[in-house]
Amino acid sequence: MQKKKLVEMYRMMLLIRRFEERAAQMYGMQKITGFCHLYIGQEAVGVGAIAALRPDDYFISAYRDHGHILAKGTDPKPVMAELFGKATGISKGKGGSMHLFDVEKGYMGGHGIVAGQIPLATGMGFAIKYKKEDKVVVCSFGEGAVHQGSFHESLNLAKLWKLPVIYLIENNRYGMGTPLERASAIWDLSQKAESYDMARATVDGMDVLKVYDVVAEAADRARKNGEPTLIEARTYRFRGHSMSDPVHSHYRTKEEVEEQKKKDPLIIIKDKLLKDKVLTPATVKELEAEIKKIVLESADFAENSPVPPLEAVYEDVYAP
Ligand SMILES: Cc1ncc(C[n+]2csc(CCOP(=O)(O)OP(=O)(O)O)c2C)c(N)n1
Repeated sequence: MQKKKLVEMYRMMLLIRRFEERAAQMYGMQKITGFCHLYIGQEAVGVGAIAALRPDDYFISAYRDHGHILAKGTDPKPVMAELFGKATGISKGKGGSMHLFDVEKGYMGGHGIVAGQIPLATGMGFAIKYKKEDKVVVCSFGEGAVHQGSFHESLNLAKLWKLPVIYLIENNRYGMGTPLERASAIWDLSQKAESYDMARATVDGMDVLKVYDVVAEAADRARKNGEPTLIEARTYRFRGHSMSDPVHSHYRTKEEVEEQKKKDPLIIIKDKLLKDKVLTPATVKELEAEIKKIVLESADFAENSPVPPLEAVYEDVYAP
């Protein structure tokens, strides 16, 4: 892989990490309110997957979406402004953290209903095929979503109709406070693809390069043969389910979280790139400084933006 691409992946993971650390601070200061689910710990999944796509491919996901929209190339300023509920936000301040959208960049949301995005992705795959476009869709969701009926209906139709969709399970091991082993009859989640005779893969979701490889292969299969794939990326979230629950809750121990932090995806890629001399300590420092500036500017932009005017309530609605 080209040096530039490797650095860009590291840079994006760093941006997402620092952006969300800032968002958490802003939440603590009550500048951001409502729902807010951090992606910290899972960055390698979204960044690796999106790096393996073309800019005009689609990505759609759930409410843990800040990292996905940034990785798709959206300017951090309107993303932070959306978290603040401001008029300059990417969804005009009406969506908030869970409902980020950037159609121009191919980021199709930000969905608050668990598994709600899965049939939408299947429909997008159908539209691509119907219009004979050379595109693929990646649909990300948590392991908690695989037990919803729409997941199974979607996989069945995607295989039957040969739709270019990659279903990407971001298995962070907990659906809110429920561990996978208390919710699922099976541990190996990509096994579910077998029911639909679909290609499948399991990948270490803490390693951005491994995620890249597996998604690149699936994208190739989708483009060439219209074959869907189910991928399980094994990852971990370092923070609570959302800003409203503490990091070390009753459902997991402090020791478990600390153990997982030893596999921090940001450190894994940084160490590898330093070892391979793709990065130097000096460039790491420069990138940190650049990202810090971008994140601070995005928070300033959000803070100094106006709230949506009252009349905006009547805009972008189906019924007048
Ligand atoms: C249909 C539906 N049921 C329940 C909820 C409440 N809820 C919000 S997040 C969540 C857990 C989902 O876990 P998972 O899909 O593994 O995603 P993660 O939060 O781990 O990223 C639940 C049950 C919801 N939003 N939608």
